[in-house]
Amino acid sequence: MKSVHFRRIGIGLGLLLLVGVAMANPVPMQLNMAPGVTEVSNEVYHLHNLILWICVVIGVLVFGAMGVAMFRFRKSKGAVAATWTHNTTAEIIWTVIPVVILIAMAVPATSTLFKMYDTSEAEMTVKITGYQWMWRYEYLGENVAFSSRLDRDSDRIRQLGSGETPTLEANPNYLLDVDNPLVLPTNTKIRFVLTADDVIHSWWVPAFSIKQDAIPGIVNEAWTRIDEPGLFRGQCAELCGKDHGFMPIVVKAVPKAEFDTWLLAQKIDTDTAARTAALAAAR
Ligand SMILES: [Cu+2]
Repeated sequence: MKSVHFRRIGIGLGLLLLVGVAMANPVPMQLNMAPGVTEVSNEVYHLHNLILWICVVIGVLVFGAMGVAMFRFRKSKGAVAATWTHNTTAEIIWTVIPVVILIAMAVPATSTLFKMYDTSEAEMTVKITGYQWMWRYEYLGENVAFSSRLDRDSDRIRQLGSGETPTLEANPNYLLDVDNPLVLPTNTKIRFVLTADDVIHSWWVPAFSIKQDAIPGIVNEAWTRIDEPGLFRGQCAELCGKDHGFMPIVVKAVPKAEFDTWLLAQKIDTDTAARTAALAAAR
């Protein structure tokens, strides 16, 4: 009986682990963070787990001690309160231990933080601008730029009085899709420069561990190196007005060669559009 139980727990844990590895995007009933698809996001994930467990241990010890004290030394058992008020040894101990714990947490956290801010030696730069209520992506130096906003189906359904009700079967990505996803190459250090045109927005993609404010008049930086191809979703994470909840982010990560082909196609598109506009203007 016991072994069946343990086997079940083992299978459960194994499945959880598998889900953790495969899970780049949030899933229903998810409890923990996802490890994401970049070196930094993995570090953030492990840091989060480490600190969570440190907090759990502290919580169990502190509340455990309180519980024991309250239960064993209760008045009905005839406990008499001690009358001393100072104990230098105890004070040194309860100062030194938290300091040591804080330093032990600060060292790995600071090293990850430094890594997150190190945008040096980036191989390409994408400028991200937040608008009420969409994103604009500009591949700096490539003459390729486009806006990215909520897909038309979601936008139609969400309107008051549209008469349509989204279902998980018919609209699995309701309010999560965009018309033009941000296409990025994998295994490439990509620098993002972020700003906004109207109010403060925040570009948040959990799979990359990036949540960076986009502020009018200010340029913020972030970077990523995506390990695997895939579709990664995010949201605006700064309350930016009535449609704040309707400016999702979709990043499509593709292998480098595929990205180069895509970028070339976009350039040709841009060139053709520019030439057509110039011809029309000349007429
Ligand atoms: Cu926003």
